[in-house]
Amino acid sequence: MSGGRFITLEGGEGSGKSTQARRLADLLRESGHDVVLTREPGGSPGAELARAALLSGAIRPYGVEAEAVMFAAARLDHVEHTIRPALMAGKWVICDRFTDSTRVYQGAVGQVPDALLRGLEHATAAHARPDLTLILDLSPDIGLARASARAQGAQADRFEGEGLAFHRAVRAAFLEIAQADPARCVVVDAQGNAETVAQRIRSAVLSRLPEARRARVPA
Ligand code: Z5A
Repeated sequence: MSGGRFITLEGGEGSGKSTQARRLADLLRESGHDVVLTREPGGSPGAELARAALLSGAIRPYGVEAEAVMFAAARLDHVEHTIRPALMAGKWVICDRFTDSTRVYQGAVGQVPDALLRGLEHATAAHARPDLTLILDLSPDIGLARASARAQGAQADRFEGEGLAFHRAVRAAFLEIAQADPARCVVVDAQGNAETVAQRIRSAVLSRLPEARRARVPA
């Protein structure tokens, strides 16, 4: 794959991924890059349909393996219709959650067998490997408080409804991924206000991908 760069943001509930993904997209656009900001599950019309089914909990009764297959089906559509075309066109793609979320939620925490997850990841994302993954690390107590302040009484989704032990296991699993793949992953302290976290992300991106700084020369 040539041209663009692929950056993913990962982390637990309420760690600020969506906020920081938007801010990073703005920063890169200001530097003259063409940017596609997207998310998982979702990010393409077909995958957004799957998102609704997954987050409502409608797939949950079929078991964790069925959920893993559904996340993979959504990813296949997203990669083929949104991510790969953008990268091939030289754009920068910023994605709010990607394959590490499957490894964590379905794998480390959900206990779906590794062989199934590896097969699904190969089938869906072998041609869309992130150049950089920012893992936003935050105590789940703070993340869940942020998320519930935003929810203002709305019903929790399939994953928000899990207890603190679940969210602690999620945090630990993301940190393990970062430790195992330091060439791709950077752990970002997600405490502090959004501006402080954005500065940490800016430093990490410029250090790992110096070409982020370069403004496009007008034709
Ligand atoms: N999932 C999976 O199981 N397998 C997979 O393969 C994939 C996903 C791809 C998607 O949920 C769920 O799908 C996810 C894992 C599972 N579930 N969980 N948990 P989602 O997309 O609906 O939600 P999320 O990804 O967890 O994101 P979130 O709850 O929206 O959190 P966030 O994106 O990390 O944070 P935010 O939206 O930027 O901020 C949350 C609130 O905090 C908001 O009001 C902000 O204004 C506020 N905020 C943000 N930053 C700050 C700072 N720095 N200080 C104070 N307040 C802040």
